Amino acid sequence: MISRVVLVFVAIISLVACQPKKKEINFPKTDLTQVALIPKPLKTIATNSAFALDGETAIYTSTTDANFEAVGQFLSQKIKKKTGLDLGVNPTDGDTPVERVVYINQSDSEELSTPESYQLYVKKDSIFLNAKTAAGAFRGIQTLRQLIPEQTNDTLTDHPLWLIPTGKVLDEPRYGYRASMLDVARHFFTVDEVKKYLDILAYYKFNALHLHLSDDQGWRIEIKSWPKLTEVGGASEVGGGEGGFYTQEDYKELVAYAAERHIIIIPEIDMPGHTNAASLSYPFLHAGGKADKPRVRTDMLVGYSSFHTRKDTVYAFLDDVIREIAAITPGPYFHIGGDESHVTKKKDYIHFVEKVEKIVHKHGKQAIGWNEIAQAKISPSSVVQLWNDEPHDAINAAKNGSKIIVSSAKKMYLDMKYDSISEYGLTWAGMIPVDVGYNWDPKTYIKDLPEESVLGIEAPLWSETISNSAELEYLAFPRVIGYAELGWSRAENRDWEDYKVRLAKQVPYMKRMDIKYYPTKLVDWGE
Ligand code: IFG
Repeated sequence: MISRVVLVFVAIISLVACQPKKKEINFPKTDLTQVALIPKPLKTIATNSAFALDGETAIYTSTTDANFEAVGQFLSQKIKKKTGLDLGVNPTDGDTPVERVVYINQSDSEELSTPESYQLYVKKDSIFLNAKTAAGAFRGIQTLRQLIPEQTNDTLTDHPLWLIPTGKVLDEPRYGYRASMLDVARHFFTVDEVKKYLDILAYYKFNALHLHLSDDQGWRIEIKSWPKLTEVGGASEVGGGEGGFYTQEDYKELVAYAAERHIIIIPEIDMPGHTNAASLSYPFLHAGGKADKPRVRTDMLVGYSSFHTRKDTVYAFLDDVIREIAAITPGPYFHIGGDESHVTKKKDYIHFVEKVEKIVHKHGKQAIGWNEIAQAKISPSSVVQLWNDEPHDAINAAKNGSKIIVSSAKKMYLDMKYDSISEYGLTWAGMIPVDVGYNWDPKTYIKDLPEESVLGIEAPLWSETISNSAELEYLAFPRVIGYAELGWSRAENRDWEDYKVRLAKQVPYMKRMDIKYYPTKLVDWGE
């Protein structure tokens, strides 16, 4: 009696033997190190063959962390958008032929030294993406997206192949905080316009978006206990337009959309200055004295408004505002503004900052403020955002343990004109051509600020002169792509001559995303 084992064994052998032998594809030579990756990875090694991406590719994700599956789904959606291919994620049905696999794995390897580190191994029959966290995996799939060529190879088999160059990418960010800011107060931007900006920031590995939700010209976030803030304060904007505001549901939708992209939202209520819209809504908030009497402001002046800093009712009001916003903000930060409080006496300003910082802590958040807050005795847990040319307070705060976000206006303000012919933007901090925005480094630009005190970088986009996506994109692109590299890549790996060639190769992506970028003459866009 021939044993069952032998029978099964013979069956398997004969099955395999009669499979039509997949003929070995003779791939053209590739070079992964020559792909226009932005931000530039820490280390890339080419092995010069190709992973043939086609409909018989499947994505498998780690079973030890369910958040990895969402990363796999995101990758599948983006591959479909770029190639039309429908890749299964963790397919269980036996009838989908799988020739090649993308594995997105959770790994605790010591080599993954930061939460966003990842290792990408591209081989002929498989791609391994290893990361400690889902955020790291998410950063890694942005690199994988950029490795998928724009053109297919149609000569190797009976169907088109997207040939992903084989090799290795070992990568991690220089700074853990890489952000942009959108001023939705001077001009209001819709949920969809903010989502589009988030999509592009995610592609370039940003991990934070700071929303400037209040200013003299507008209050943009619903506060249920103080409804006039949006009824009155949200009803106008620079230039006299209709303004607008986010309901708390809108805001939660933006927070969730950002979270899917492993981006945190940082809400800013700017105070005690830049508060005309709030004081117009509730006059008891107003400082009186030298501060301008609240009225609808559609101009672009700054520095004329202030909250009253000695009334308990003002702090009770702020407790409500901070409580309501903190409750719908999963990220760790609440931005209290603090800039340009020119009509608030210094001792009143310091008193105000120290009280408001405590309210932020009471509601479980770390405070961020523009660098003027460092005049006060702030907690080492508070973060100072350095924007102007007076770094001394920030440097003192750093000595006391605070981390610093570098947002130097002269290098990073996206609302500065590119040059004398660019249409939108201001010029008070000087013009910022694309190369000037790229060719510098925070470590050398801000003397006496130790590298370990730098939390990261943030490129603010103030909206006095813009009011829709096309105008936003004109100012933000391509410069913000350079800040993505400034925040992610090592200084020694950044070189303008190399970068501008990689930047020019972003055109297919920018066209696919309908990004109305400024076609600076400093780059040969090849069109
Ligand atoms: N400075 C003001 C902004 C905005 C900006 C425009 C800061 C921190 C000039 N404050 O930048 O409100 O008006 O470039």
